[in-house]
Amino acid sequence: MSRDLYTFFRSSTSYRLRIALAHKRLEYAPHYVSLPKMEHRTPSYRALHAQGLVPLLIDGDRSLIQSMAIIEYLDEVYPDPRLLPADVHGRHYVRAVSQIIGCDIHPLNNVRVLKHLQAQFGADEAATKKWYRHWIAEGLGGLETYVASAGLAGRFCYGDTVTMADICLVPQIFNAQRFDCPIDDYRTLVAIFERCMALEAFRATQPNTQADAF
Ligand SMILES: N[C@@H](CCC(=O)N[C@@H](CS)C(=O)NCC(=O)O)C(=O)O
Repeated sequence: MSRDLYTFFRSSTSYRLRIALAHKRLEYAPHYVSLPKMEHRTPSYRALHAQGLVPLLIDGDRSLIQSMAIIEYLDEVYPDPRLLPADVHGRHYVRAVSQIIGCDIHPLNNVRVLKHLQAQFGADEAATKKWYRHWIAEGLGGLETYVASAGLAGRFCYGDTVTMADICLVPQIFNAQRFDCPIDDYRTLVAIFERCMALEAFRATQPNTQADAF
């Protein structure tokens, strides 16, 4: 069965899927979609992805969008190794951590949001960075408190096995580092990030290893 991933090296949502696929040892053919060249907005790409965003996964005859929904799909179709816990409370927690990142941090700092701030509201580079860092500080601050106090973290966000929560966390830390956001105060998150980066699935799929990286 064929599997195709439409990805951009610096896209954190694409990185989520690269990690999930590598962790589950699922092979795929990469298709590189350049966001700076606006390839995601071309009619031919929009014919594949209704929103004109990356990532997009085509798994056999199924066309799949939305990275967290895709990770849950992969977990149901290819359950070994699992990325969501078996118990309901664990699943809630892993989804909550993932959604803090995927719903409350990442969208506010997306390329199209930053571009809109600049084009429609006159934000210059300094103001854009201020905006970016504000939402990182607010988002990662709350996430650190949640993960540190929930009592469920171990070597990773949930116990000692990798879950969707770690797969969302690591690319978001990369984004924070790229925009020089201070992260040292998020001690629990940074320790988990470092443990994840010791794993092949996270390391081999990171942005600068990708064929489209520049
Ligand atoms: N919620 C979506 C977000 C997808 C998304 O926003 N992708 C970004 C890259 S990380 C994108 O394509 N941005 C293009 C743009 O903002 O113009 C998901 O998780 O798949």
